[in-house]
Amino acid sequence: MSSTDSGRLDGVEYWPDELVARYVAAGHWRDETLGERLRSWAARYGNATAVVAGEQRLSFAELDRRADETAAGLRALGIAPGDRVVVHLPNTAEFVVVLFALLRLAAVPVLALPAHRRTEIEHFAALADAVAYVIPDRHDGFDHRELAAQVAAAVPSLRHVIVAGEPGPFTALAALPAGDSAPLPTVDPGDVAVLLISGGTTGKPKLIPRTHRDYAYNARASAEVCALTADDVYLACLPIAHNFPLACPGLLGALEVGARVVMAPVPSPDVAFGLVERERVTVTALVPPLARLWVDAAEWDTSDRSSLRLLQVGGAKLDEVLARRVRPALGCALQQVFGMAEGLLNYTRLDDPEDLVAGTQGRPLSPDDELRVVDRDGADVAAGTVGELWTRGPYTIRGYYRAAEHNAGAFTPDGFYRTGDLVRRLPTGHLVVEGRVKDVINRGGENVSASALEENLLAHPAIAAAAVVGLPDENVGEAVCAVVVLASGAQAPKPRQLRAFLAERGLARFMYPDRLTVIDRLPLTGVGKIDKRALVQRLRAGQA
Ligand code: J2J
Repeated sequence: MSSTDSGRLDGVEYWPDELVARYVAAGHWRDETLGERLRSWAARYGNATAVVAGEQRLSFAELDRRADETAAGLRALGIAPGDRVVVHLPNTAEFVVVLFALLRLAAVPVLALPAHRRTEIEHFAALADAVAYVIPDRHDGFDHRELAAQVAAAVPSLRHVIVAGEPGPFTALAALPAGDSAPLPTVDPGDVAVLLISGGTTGKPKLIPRTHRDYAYNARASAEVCALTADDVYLACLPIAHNFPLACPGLLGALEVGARVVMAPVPSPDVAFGLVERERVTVTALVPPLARLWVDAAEWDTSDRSSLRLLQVGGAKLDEVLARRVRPALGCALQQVFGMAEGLLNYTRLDDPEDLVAGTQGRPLSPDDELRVVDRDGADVAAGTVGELWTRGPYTIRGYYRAAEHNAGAFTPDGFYRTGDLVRRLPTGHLVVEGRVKDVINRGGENVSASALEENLLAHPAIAAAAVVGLPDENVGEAVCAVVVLASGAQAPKPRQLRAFLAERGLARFMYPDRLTVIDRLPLTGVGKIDKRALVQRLRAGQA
């Protein structure tokens, strides 16, 4: 059995009754499921365009109808309530249709990122005992059908591979059995709607169970903070399976208010700027490395970006100097977002003063988000000092899916999620992210904060991007390795010059990099953050 008698998935920690009552009473949690939300949007916004992908334009009514048809087809294949289905689709209309079809069937999509490959997909499919795997035929020069054949051979629970496009030996999404018109299952708003992938860079990625009502709240409250209305056009640049473009406010928040969502096949400015002009895009979300590309490209690109009103940036720390370039370069407001697929979202507000917008990562979305900033012993630190962020609240999970052992360490007994992020809280409630608990390099007994050194390296005019990692070293235990990308046309600073530069900035001598490596491009994760794990592997293999 995949679900318990109550229709709930096994291996999920739900909120205790008193908090359920509180979140319901506060109006955060409503009697709503995501599948039904689409039905009310279709009733309200009907023929307005909901999704634009390439040449396809789907109205709310069409999306609603296609979700029903696809749900019926998937049911006819044998996909049942509680079944897990790995969805591995890029930013396309099919993603949206399949997502809502599964939600309506009470089947649970596992939302893989396009960049994931065999190791990750097999891990998700096996961990979730997935019964089906939904893929594009080819994407980004990669044949997903070959990968699917390998995954199907390795994961016994997998019964169906469904292909958006040319199916090869598998089932075409466009040719699912017709299905019947029997009523769709009743779905409980407290049940798991989706399994998101954790962005954590240690160990194997975890699956994050988000329920209908907590995720609906996540999207609705985020739309409110961004003041989204039916006049907005949201450009999905980041991979849509990621929490940020999916629900913060992203796809779900935009549709909630009747706004239009435009799918960008890639996030690079050459493609995205064209879409901004053609579709009169008003809002989008980027990770910092992309924000830098956009800001740089805006200096010479002549396309019309006058419709853009808000650029959200999150996923990793945004350099303050870059933050201050956003408005002059792109002509829109910046919003910093410090979020996590596990839940908690912090946003700078549209009416925050410039210094808070440029210099902080925002404050919590919900009045019922509970935050603690603690020291190594779990005691609250003095106001304004750096500590680890712990949180619980109406849209923060209480445990990863099927991960009891890991959960015992990742959550406190009273249900706070230990984020692993080091933050400082200002009197306004805004947070400044100061690094990760584990992002500290132990150099001969001295703690070197990777993020602090990165910030100082970035201040050097010749350095466009920087990542600092520790590598085993006979003399100092862990050596401090700085890997940098040079600004275009710049010469690499000589080690002596760099040390003088850092000394000038008042940095302690033990923070100076032991090794400086210049690289063309830093490795990125599936959503586009700097991938330190891959970087360390490369450095150890002598490839960087
Ligand atoms: C520093 N670190 C940040 C920020 C996330 C919106 C935005 C981002 C994510 C996300 C998300 C950061 N400054 N502004 O889901 O809805 C790091 C933290 C955090 C981890 C979460 C959203 N914004 N981070 O990035 O689950 O370390 O979610 O714990 O992928 O990214 O990663 P992820």
